[in-house]
Amino acid sequence: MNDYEILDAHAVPAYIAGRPAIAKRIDPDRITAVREVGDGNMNLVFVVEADGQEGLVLKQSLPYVRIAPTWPVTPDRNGFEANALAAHGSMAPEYVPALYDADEDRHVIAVEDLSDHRVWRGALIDGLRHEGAAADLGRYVARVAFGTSVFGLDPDDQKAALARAVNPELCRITEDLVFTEPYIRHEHNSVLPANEADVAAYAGDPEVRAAIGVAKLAFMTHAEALIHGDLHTGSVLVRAATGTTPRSTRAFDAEFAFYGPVGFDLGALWGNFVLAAARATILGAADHAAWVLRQATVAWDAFEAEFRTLWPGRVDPRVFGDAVLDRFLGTVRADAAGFGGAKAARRVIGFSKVADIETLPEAERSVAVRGVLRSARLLLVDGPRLTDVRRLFDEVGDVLATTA
Ligand code: SR1
Ligand code: MG
Repeated sequence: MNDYEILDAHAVPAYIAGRPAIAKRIDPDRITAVREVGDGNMNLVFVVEADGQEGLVLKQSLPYVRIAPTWPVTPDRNGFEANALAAHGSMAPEYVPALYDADEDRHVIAVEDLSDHRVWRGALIDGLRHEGAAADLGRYVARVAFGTSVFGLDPDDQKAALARAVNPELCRITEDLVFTEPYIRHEHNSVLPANEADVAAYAGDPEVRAAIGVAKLAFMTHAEALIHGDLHTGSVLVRAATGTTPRSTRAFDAEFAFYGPVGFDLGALWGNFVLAAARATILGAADHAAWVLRQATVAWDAFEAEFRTLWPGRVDPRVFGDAVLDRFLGTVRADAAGFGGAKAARRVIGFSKVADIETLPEAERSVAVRGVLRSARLLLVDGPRLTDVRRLFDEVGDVLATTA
């Protein structure tokens, strides 16, 4: 049951007129177009254009999952997104949309219009190379990891920030969809007949089962930083540089944000690079697959470099010495490998599959899924022990090529 009014395109001008924080940016009487463009699983998204003024985007949380309306989810997720956007925007403004307004009653946030960007997943599917995007995201994760953690915040402030970001319903979705359902019989799971044996081998493998349990435990207990929480390639907007317009990379859709392990955001990127590379490999685009997999190392290197740059500014250097830095980075890298495997596997077994794989013809899809599952095993089981990210993803490339 809704206890708030759901927006439609016609209602948007009147809504804006009633919100001073956005009515000062966009005159409701000069609005020329309102388009609902949400293509994610959860929310309504309206792009609002106006004559002679910059547009903006309204995002409204529904009290259920958009693509599964009988599945209730708190619309307060929008508040967690606003909280994360404000924090991330203060540390990494160039890598997130600007937040203009947050309406707790109607569960609407207003953010910067980034219509001149496109969703990275679609760009990767089209074989495009947005050079610099992976490095931007590595720097984004590093700024947030440092700035929201005990390294960047006074301990009292960090605990207060952690308390504000406790996001149980959305975390539960991840605990179920990423870390549990693909490993049990569940109505959310569906695979092609040709992949049934592959899934049984993957999910039944004792080493995989131990590794996914360890990864789930880390996700549920390692409150390191205010992470994005759902940083797959569908949560990233990219714009290539053209003429005088610079390149731009923005992480959006932070409704799953909470205090969790930093490696989860990097792992989300890594797992989705595997999905994009599996597609490219089966379609014979070996160069594109290799480029996509290289982005895992690019993201890691940028993350590490940015984090090391920020390290001298830590609030308490008394016992957080350089040995702690090296150990912390090692933990993040190992976590990212395991999470990357988990994130790749869930997208080919369980709820919320992805276009990289789903738009392939059936024969190619089944081979791509097999390659993803073999790669996921490599990342989950062997990845945490391998310290060389480039070598790890070279091995993923070999697994995908051999499977294809
Ligand atoms: C019910 S939500 C399904 C998925 O959509 C989001 O993008 C998250 O990845 C979540 O697991
Ligand atoms: Mg999302």
